[in-house]
Amino acid sequence: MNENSEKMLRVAIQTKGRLNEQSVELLNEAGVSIDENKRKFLTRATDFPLEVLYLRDDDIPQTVAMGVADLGIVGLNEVEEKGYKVDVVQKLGFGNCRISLAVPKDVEYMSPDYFNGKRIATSYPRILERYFAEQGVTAEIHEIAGSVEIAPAAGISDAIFDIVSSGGTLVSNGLKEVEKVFFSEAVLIANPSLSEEKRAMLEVLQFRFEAVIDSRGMKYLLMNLPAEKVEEAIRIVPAMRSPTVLPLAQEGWCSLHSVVREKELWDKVEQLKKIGAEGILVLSLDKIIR
Ligand code: PRT
Ligand code: ZN
Repeated sequence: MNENSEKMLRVAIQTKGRLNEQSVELLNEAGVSIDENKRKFLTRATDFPLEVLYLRDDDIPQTVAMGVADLGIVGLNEVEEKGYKVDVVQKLGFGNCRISLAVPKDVEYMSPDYFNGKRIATSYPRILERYFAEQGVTAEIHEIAGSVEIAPAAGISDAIFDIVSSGGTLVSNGLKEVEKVFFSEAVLIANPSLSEEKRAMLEVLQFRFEAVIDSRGMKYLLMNLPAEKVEEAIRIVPAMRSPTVLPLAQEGWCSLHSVVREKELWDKVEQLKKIGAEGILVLSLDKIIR
């Protein structure tokens, strides 16, 4: 591998798998273009001093801790399990999941005491060990690499400790989730001893990521409103500082612009209609620069 250059940030991301696509998309939206069709093990971005190193997610924390890569995009679960010394600099808002204890669905489960003397299959033995120590539970932890969910039916274990997202995999294997132990999402990690030059580049990248992440799930809203209702409308859609209000050619009316969370959109629209808003437009937002 080429030596890690001082002039360029090297970011390790997952080669393929659940985090690859969204990692590339985040970089692209932050103005760091990588041509996935022409990608090599190490690929230079076209418009930012950055190169991407493609790895298995398991190898990303160590690669960053050693300084072979300066930064990495990886699940917090991997960072926590591996325990290498890296800085978690930013939560990235995708790859959300939890690591949970699950038991066969017919088990009458009351509390973590249930696990005393039981065999638990997992790919996350360190996180589980720590949890059991906190709970004062003594159990047999069996580390297995993949398909943890079939271990109880195969007679290999009494329970599992595995990643859960929708819960569908547990249900289809006759299991039920009984303890949610660790919550994870994709995070940006950094080598703790980056040079000043690289730290400055990281700040630019972090600022751009923040703008991209902030704009997700937000909508731009504009409407016509009787001028005397402006105060009420501001209480409904306060925006970042306050909404923009422009006069309309027709006396007594104005145009009000604001941003809202997509989740709250319909609720806000209904409240605005009640106070007389008309011609409401909802637009998608590209970036929010705070
Ligand atoms: O090849 P490589 O080693 O790079 O990839 P991998 O196979 O080890 O990891 P991958 O691509 O499966 O996951 C990468 C990261 O995505 C994980 O480390 C988590 O941080 C995150 N993530 C988010 C998930 C899930 N959601 C997820 N649902 N990782 C795995 N799963 C699996 C889980 O193991 C279980 O088998 O999906 C199944 C459960 O899903 P539900 O929706 O049925 O509950
Ligand atoms: Zn992996």
